[in-house]
Amino acid sequence: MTLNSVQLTYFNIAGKPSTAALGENINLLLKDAGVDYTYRRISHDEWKDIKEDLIKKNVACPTAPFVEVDGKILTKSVPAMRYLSKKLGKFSTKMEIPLTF
Ligand SMILES: N[C@@H](CCC(=O)N[C@@H](CS)C(=O)NCC(=O)O)C(=O)O
Repeated sequence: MTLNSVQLTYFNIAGKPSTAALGENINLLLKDAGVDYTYRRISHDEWKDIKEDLIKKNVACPTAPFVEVDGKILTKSVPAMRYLSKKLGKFSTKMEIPLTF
Protein backbone atom coordinates (compact mmCIF):
# COMPACT_ATOMS: atom_id res chain seq x y z
CA MET A 1 0.00 0.00 0.00
CA THR A 2 1.28 3.48 -0.81
CA LEU A 3 0.62 6.51 1.28
CA ASN A 4 0.10 9.79 -0.53
CA SER A 5 0.90 13.38 0.37
CA VAL A 6 2.69 12.52 3.60
CA GLN A 7 4.10 15.34 5.71
CA LEU A 8 5.62 14.94 9.17
CA THR A 9 5.81 18.08 11.31
CA TYR A 10 7.99 18.44 14.39
CA PHE A 11 10.12 21.01 16.17
CA ASN A 12 13.60 21.92 15.11
CA ILE A 13 15.12 21.93 18.58
CA ALA A 14 17.93 24.46 18.86
CA GLY A 15 21.18 22.98 20.12
CA LYS A 16 19.97 19.38 19.74
CA PRO A 17 20.78 16.97 16.93
CA SER A 18 18.12 16.70 14.24
CA THR A 19 17.38 13.19 15.48
CA ALA A 20 16.32 14.38 18.94
CA ALA A 21 12.97 13.68 20.55
CA LEU A 22 9.57 12.37 19.45
CA GLY A 23 9.61 13.29 15.76
CA GLU A 24 12.44 10.88 15.07
CA ASN A 25 10.39 7.72 15.74
CA ILE A 26 7.94 8.57 12.99
CA ASN A 27 10.72 9.92 10.75
CA LEU A 28 12.54 6.56 10.91
CA LEU A 29 9.35 4.56 10.36
CA LEU A 30 8.57 6.53 7.19
CA LYS A 31 12.18 6.42 6.00
CA ASP A 32 12.57 2.67 6.65
CA ALA A 33 9.26 1.93 4.90
CA GLY A 34 10.45 3.83 1.81
CA VAL A 35 7.56 6.28 2.00
CA ASP A 36 7.85 9.46 -0.08
CA TYR A 37 7.30 12.19 2.53
CA THR A 38 8.44 15.60 3.63
CA TYR A 39 9.73 16.37 7.08
CA ARG A 40 8.76 19.90 8.07
CA ARG A 41 10.90 21.14 10.96
CA ILE A 42 9.33 24.13 12.70
CA SER A 43 10.39 26.69 15.28
CA HIS A 44 8.54 27.32 18.50
CA ASP A 45 7.53 30.71 17.07
CA GLU A 46 5.84 29.01 14.11
CA TRP A 47 4.11 26.49 16.40
CA LYS A 48 1.57 28.96 17.81
CA ASP A 49 -0.15 29.46 14.44
CA ILE A 50 0.15 25.80 13.46
CA LYS A 51 -1.43 24.72 16.75
CA GLU A 52 -4.28 27.19 16.28
CA ASP A 53 -4.87 25.71 12.84
CA LEU A 54 -4.98 22.17 14.30
CA ILE A 55 -7.51 23.37 16.89
CA LYS A 56 -9.62 24.98 14.14
CA LYS A 57 -9.58 21.63 12.34
CA ASN A 58 -10.89 19.96 15.53
CA VAL A 59 -7.78 17.85 15.99
CA ALA A 60 -8.30 16.27 19.41
CA CYS A 61 -4.66 16.37 20.58
CA PRO A 62 -3.01 19.35 18.90
CA THR A 63 0.60 18.45 19.65
CA ALA A 64 3.76 17.78 17.66
CA PRO A 65 4.85 15.52 16.13
CA PHE A 66 1.90 15.12 13.80
CA VAL A 67 1.54 13.58 10.37
CA GLU A 68 -0.69 14.69 7.52
CA VAL A 69 -1.55 11.80 5.23
CA ASP A 70 -4.27 11.36 2.64
CA GLY A 71 -6.02 14.44 4.04
CA LYS A 72 -5.99 13.11 7.62
CA ILE A 73 -4.06 14.47 10.58
CA LEU A 74 -2.44 11.94 12.93
CA THR A 75 -1.25 13.14 16.31
CA LYS A 76 0.47 11.36 19.22
CA SER A 77 3.53 9.51 18.05
CA VAL A 78 2.66 5.92 19.03
CA PRO A 79 -0.93 5.95 17.71
CA ALA A 80 0.35 7.68 14.55
CA MET A 81 2.94 4.93 14.09
CA ARG A 82 0.33 2.20 14.61
CA TYR A 83 -1.95 3.83 12.05
CA LEU A 84 0.85 4.23 9.49
CA SER A 85 2.09 0.67 10.09
CA LYS A 86 -1.38 -0.72 9.51
CA LYS A 87 -1.82 1.33 6.33
CA LEU A 88 1.56 0.06 5.13
CA GLY A 89 0.46 -3.54 5.76
CA LYS A 90 3.13 -4.03 8.44
CA PHE A 91 0.81 -4.36 11.43
CA SER A 92 -1.42 -7.39 11.15
CA THR A 93 -3.98 -6.46 13.79
CA LYS A 94 -7.66 -6.79 12.92
CA MET A 95 -8.40 -3.81 15.18
CA GLU A 96 -9.49 -0.50 13.73
CA ILE A 97 -6.74 1.97 14.55
CA PRO A 98 -8.18 5.33 15.51
CA LEU A 99 -6.57 8.48 14.14
CA THR A 100 -5.78 9.66 17.64
CA PHE A 101 -6.28 8.62 21.25
N1 LIG B 1 2.38 11.73 23.77
C1 LIG B 1 2.56 12.70 22.70
C2 LIG B 1 3.33 13.87 23.26
C3 LIG B 1 3.27 15.06 22.32
C4 LIG B 1 3.83 16.30 22.97
O1 LIG B 1 3.61 16.56 24.16
N2 LIG B 1 4.54 17.10 22.16
C5 LIG B 1 5.11 18.31 22.64
C6 LIG B 1 6.53 18.45 22.09
S1 LIG B 1 7.56 17.07 22.44
C7 LIG B 1 4.28 19.49 22.16
O2 LIG B 1 3.62 19.41 21.13
N3 LIG B 1 4.34 20.62 22.89
C8 LIG B 1 3.67 21.83 22.49
C9 LIG B 1 2.21 21.90 22.88
O3 LIG B 1 1.69 20.98 23.57
O4 LIG B 1 1.56 22.89 22.50
C10 LIG B 1 3.27 12.04 21.52
O5 LIG B 1 3.79 10.94 21.68
O6 LIG B 1 3.28 12.60 20.43
